[in-house]
Amino acid sequence: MNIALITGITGQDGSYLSEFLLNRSYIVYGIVRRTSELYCSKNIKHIEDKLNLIYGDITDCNSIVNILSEILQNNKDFKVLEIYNLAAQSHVAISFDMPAFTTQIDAMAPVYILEYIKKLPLDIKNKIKFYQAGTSELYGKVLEIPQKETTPFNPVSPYAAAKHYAYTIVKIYRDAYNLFCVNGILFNHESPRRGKNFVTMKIINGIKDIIDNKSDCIKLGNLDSKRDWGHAKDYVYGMWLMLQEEKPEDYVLATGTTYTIREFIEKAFSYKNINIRWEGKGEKEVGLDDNDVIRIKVDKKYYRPNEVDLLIGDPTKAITKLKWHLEYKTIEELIEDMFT
Ligand code: F7E
Repeated sequence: MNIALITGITGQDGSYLSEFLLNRSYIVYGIVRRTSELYCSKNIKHIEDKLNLIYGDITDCNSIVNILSEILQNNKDFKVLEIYNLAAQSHVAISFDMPAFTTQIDAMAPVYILEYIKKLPLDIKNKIKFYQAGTSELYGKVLEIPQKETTPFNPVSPYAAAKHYAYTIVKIYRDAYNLFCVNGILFNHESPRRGKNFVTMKIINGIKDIIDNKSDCIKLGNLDSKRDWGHAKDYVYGMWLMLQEEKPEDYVLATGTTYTIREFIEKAFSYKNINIRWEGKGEKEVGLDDNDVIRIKVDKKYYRPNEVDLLIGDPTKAITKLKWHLEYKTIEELIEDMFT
């Protein structure tokens, strides 16, 4: 029997990965945080009865140890245990306001998990595979275009610094202790389940509100940065493929195409048959619709202290070695799905 444990199971990636693994008959465990409210379950509501949800917190080493011990105790004859560490404080701008909090969440969990695995008897340890959610933010102020597995990292945010630590510790445990642990270096990936404070979802929701007359315009920060956006469903498939390999290695998942935020705005409005034209520069720039109504304004409160200007990934290794492929091939297909 194949088992999976997902941290961050209620998030965009965690929920798509759960669906994917359930379809392949995995027993799926997920860690959910206990708060004064019930955990945030909207992404997994439709599959909740098929999941094994355990209360815990990845910032608490004891909690992780207890959960892993319980899973091993209850599944003595397991064939493989795949652990996907997807939980994170994943918002780059928030990481500038809460750097220590971000570090506690994003950097430490892999150490807790890998230390636990390291101490297990060899026959059990050999059946465990660990996936760490790495990120294209590691490339920061990029040192090569496009970015691939061998491109040097140059992180420029507390989020990326924490993820850099996690990436490095995974490599160290792989080399030093021969554990099956990999980093997926994933470029931006979106979906209808994307959190509403990420730029793509903010734009999609903003357009819906404009059409429903709930607001006049969308206020955004830097419109010049370029991102390589794919669909989260394709990326969770890539995560799984990485753990099916004989040898643990790190892989980039990306589309290989990049667009500015401005271009994403134009394409998203155009899906609703609204043309956007631009006037002004910098903080004075506005996007106007066909009736000359301002639909986009720049608000410097959304600028970041440090910006990652250009991300474009080279997924050749994943395509050739993992036979990874995209179901959502264009940004237009992604936008269409995000409007559903
Ligand atoms: O920003 C610009 C912003 O927050 C994209 C996370 O999943 O992908 C994500 O990180 C760009 C940036 O994503 C607004 O300055 C302009 O240049 O959607 P985002 P991100 O920072 O690229 C990577 C791969 C991760 O690993 C992260 O966890 O859009 N931008 N105006 C804005 N961004 C936001 N959020 N809000 C704005 O109003």
